[in-house]
Amino acid sequence: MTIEDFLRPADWMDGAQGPRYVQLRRRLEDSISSGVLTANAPLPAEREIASITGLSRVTVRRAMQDLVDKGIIVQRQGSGSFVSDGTPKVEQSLSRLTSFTEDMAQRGLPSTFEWLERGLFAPTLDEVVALALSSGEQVARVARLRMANERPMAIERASIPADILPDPDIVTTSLYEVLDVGGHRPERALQKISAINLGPADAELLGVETGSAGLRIERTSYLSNRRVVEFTRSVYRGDAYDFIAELKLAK
Ligand code: 16G
Repeated sequence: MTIEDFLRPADWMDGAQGPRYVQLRRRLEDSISSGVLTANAPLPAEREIASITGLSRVTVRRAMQDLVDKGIIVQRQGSGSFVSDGTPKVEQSLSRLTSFTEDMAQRGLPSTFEWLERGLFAPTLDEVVALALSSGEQVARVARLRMANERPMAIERASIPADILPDPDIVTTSLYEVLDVGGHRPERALQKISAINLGPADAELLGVETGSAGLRIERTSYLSNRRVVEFTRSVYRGDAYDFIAELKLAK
């Protein structure tokens, strides 16, 4: 059955069954649970749903907004609404210095990771500069595919001076927790965010199509004595993150 047929109002709309937007929301939820719409399937446009159901666009919008808020559908600018594939949508504050594990825990999402690289290495020039290493110093690399709710969210490649993290193997859950225990919790960080189109290797790790939108984030974190503790280059799924910055009037 097509979604258009499934939405025909005679089969489900009932004046005695409560607000119409709630009825429409339930019908749309049923279309997903019954398999009429599957993960990533496009929903008909708002205008089309209004014309099939005879409901006003305001009512349709309200039902759709509820589903967006519940994470059941996702809206992509310019291309419409789609059934979510279960990847959580995360809003991250740009003013608080938190770890991935903390960010996810705060939303009730279990976080896990897969190792991409770990160990002590001779630093690259970028690492020497970013971490202000002296000659001969090694760098600890902790590169991971980060997941929330078992969905890949980001690829994170952290470099830490080897004297701060002499044994990268002790990172079993949170890097910041390990740094904290050693008295090296970052206190301040600078972050640079740029928009990218994901190349084939990153796209495959993140489970999206090559060329999908992504965010490249470079974070340099400092200890209270201003020493650089972490230089992390990450690639985030563009559809999984909203970064929120609070702005204040300059006085
Ligand atoms: C965040 C940081 C990353 C840090 C990681 C530690 C960004 C862009 N990146 O994801 O720099 O290394 O948290 O997370 O926010 P963990 O303590 O859970 O390992």
